[in-house]
Amino acid sequence: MVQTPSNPDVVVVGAGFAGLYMLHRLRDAGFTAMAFERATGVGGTWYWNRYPGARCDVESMQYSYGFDEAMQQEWHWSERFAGQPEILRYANWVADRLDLRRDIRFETSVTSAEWDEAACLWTVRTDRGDKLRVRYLVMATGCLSAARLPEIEGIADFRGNTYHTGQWPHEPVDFTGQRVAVIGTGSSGIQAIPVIAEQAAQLTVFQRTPNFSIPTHNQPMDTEYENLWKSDYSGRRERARGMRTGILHDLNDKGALEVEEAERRAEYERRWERGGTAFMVAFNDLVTNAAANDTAAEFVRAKISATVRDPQLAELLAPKDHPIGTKRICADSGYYETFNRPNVALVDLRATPIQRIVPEGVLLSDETLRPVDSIIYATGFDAMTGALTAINPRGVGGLPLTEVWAEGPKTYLGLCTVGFPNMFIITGPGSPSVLTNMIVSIEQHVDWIVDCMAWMRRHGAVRLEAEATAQERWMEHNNEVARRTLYPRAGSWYMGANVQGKPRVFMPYIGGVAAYRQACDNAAKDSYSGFLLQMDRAAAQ
Ligand code: N01
Repeated sequence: MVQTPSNPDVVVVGAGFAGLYMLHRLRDAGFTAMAFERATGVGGTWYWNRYPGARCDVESMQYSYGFDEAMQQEWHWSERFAGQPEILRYANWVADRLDLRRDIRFETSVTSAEWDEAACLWTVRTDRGDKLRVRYLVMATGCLSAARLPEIEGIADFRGNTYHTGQWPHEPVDFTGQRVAVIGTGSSGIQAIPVIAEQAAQLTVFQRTPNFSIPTHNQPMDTEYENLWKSDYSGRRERARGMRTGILHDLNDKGALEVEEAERRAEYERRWERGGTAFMVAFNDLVTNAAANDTAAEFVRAKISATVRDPQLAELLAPKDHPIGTKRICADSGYYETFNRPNVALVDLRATPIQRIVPEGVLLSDETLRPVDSIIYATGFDAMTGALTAINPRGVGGLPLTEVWAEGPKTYLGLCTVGFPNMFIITGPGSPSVLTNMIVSIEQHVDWIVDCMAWMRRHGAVRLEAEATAQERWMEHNNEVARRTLYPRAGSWYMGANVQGKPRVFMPYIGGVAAYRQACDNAAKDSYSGFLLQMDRAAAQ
């Protein structure tokens, strides 16, 4: 067995899907690497988000690695949309099969990283007292990994049990007979609520903003469908890489207003019945044209009012403050139907905000108390930047990332940021990341980064840093493509709007996976144009 050296070439932070593939590619390319992972196991987001009902909204046949034909042929998914336990099993299977654990230190958090300009090395420290000096630092920290509790007074005063969907306990939680509160109605809340409602004696949902949700109509994997995929898996993966979202959907190339009302309705109906987020590609202009978007939003609102028996409740659940899809669209299993249950109640926080949490439960602004035994915070994450700024690496001149990104994250290609040489971010802000099938984006980033490191090794380059002008141009391009869409109209976590004081900038790149890949490949082909390189001929191998 090869021992990982104490000062490997690369430190990888995180052992989710990004960190695992990174380790594999680095090893194949002849680099030594060590990954640090704060959890006890691999899987990243699928390790932490164990809440009841957690499920991927990208179809299983697509939400998996595509780099190894034998692996993708061998693995069998049991459902059309895989649940969290199965995805976590898959991550563990991959880690074992590729023998990755020997290069991962679990239950170890990276606490600091400092760039040493003279030596062209990163000094990385962990909470277990490790100190490593490495050439490359790879942040595989995930886009939705810094769970956040809301700014509500009195959270610590609560006498019952408190949970966060993004930090769910490993042991089963039984809500039988309990009065349960769920605060938050994003993807996590919307998935958890129907499952918890079946167990709890009384479930109270505290909703600040209603969200659009499409049913998944999840079902056991259809063997014919699986075989169809597997008959040309690599071809399908390749086609997916050419799609805007990295997902092979049946895109409609017509605009919503180009067709008659009856055809439009039929198209929405067909997709609603089929289930899943492909609803958003029913027409080609749903995220760019407000009038087109409104037809889709109206269709979903009508579905909500047809499903929820109490018209007042249906009205409260119908989103009206943002175009559909501009907050991440949710995918559910019986969400709206859950509000027909006698043991489920909705509190509209727009009308009556939470005053504070008290030992007995939730106290509203009108002094009514909602007594509960458990509170579940489904309140999301400090998305895209939170895990990076928590480590807060210090780059050239000791400048901390939090200072450099004080007005919002700035990157070149979402991969690197000025002032932080030899530091790569996997699916960082400024890359398509969360707008796509994450695994497709992860594979593309990892391949690009490892190819870049191998190129540097071949050419004797010891330092690579994004150029300020290239970064500026990339950020301008990012903003420009975002402005052409409806996305900036929503107060979403894409915009940093869910964290008080976080700058409002649209963080992911919305130009699409294919255009983005082209931009990355062009830079690489052009000897890493847009990057400053420092050569040390003696180091060339
Ligand atoms: O978090 P969110 P999430 N008082 O930020 C509310 C991915 N994911 O964990 O909208 C009361 O979306 C907040 O209200 P508002 C997916 O990308 C994927 O649900 O800010 N409420 C909102 O309703 C997803 O988008 C999958 O007004 C407060 C909720 O909490 C992302 O993770 C499954 C509040 C937070 O929603 C994050 O989803 C799960 C307060 N003080 C997650 N603060 C799938 O693959 C916040 N809220 C299906």
